[in-house]
Amino acid sequence: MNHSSLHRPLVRALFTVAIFGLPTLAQTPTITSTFDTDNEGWEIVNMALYSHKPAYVGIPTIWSTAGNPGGCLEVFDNYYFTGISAPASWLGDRQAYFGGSIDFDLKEWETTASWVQPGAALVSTNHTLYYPTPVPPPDQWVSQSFSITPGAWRFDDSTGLVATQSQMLEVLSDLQAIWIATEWRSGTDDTFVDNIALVPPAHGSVAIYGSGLNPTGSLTVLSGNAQLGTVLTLGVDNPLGTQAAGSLSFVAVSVGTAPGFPIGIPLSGYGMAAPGSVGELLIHAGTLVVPIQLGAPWTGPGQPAPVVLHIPALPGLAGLTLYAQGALLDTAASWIGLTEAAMLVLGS
Ligand SMILES: [Ca+2]
Ligand SMILES: [Ca+2]
Repeated sequence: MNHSSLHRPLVRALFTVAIFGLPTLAQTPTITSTFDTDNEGWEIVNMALYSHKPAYVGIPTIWSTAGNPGGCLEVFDNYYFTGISAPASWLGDRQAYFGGSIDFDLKEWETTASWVQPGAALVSTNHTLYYPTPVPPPDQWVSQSFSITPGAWRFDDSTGLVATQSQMLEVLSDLQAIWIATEWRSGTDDTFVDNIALVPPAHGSVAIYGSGLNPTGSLTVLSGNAQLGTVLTLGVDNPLGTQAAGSLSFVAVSVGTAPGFPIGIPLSGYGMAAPGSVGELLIHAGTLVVPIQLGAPWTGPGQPAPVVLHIPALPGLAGLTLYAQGALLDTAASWIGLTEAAMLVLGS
């Protein structure tokens, strides 16, 4: 097999002329429940703490007039670890909320403990993300805002490892439940919840993803964000140092991902490990909006080559999600090595 046949599928994909309209733009509104007249479909559930448990049907919450202001939910101590669960209209593919937040106001009667427990959980078919937070002060409305970015969220166990960006995207792309804890006392609970909101990233967000097949650190954000009218600079690197200095760097941008997001398609001959090794195609080659954005020549491992993306200043693009993947072309070896990919949520 010669090099040109090895490279044909990706080269064909990358040179696909992007003559197609943008898809129907996915709107990314702030989703809210203020409980003005009823419980808006929220249910009471027994939250799992130390292992993933699929979402299940709970019992309806009680509607109260003691809100902040107006109506709110009132939740007693129904289960071992009582929480409330969002209605189905909040769920599904919520990738575009990466970089946003889950917000709510909570008032608990006579909290006295000082432990840390999950304040909320995001549940997909196969995994759960937990956000540990301290017990709130008693008898007052406390406004919580849990940023949907890596750092605090734990993966599949509230005391477990910090979730990676890929793990967070996997859960967000298949959101089956949102749980908010209402159990903050070892005795009986009487908890009020109001003003729950799922908030998209105000100024856009960028998340790196991949299965780990393409080297960690092969695609990074050098500067900027996915904000309309600004410049985002991605860095393309071969951390393994297997390709020659001077290799050409480039990035392709698509409106879709490879099937299996955030995992991609193994592609023989496109790995960075060695010529002919397997790489991972992480974006959808059939829906490229930027077939090739050339960057600076790559100078060596640990020195990512900058690739500049100008984010159009078109307000209608706010909330659109795009996917970028980088590559290095070692011309002497006729070898393309693929990087990790980045999900770009465009923000205003
Ligand atoms: Ca209210
Ligand atoms: Ca309790």
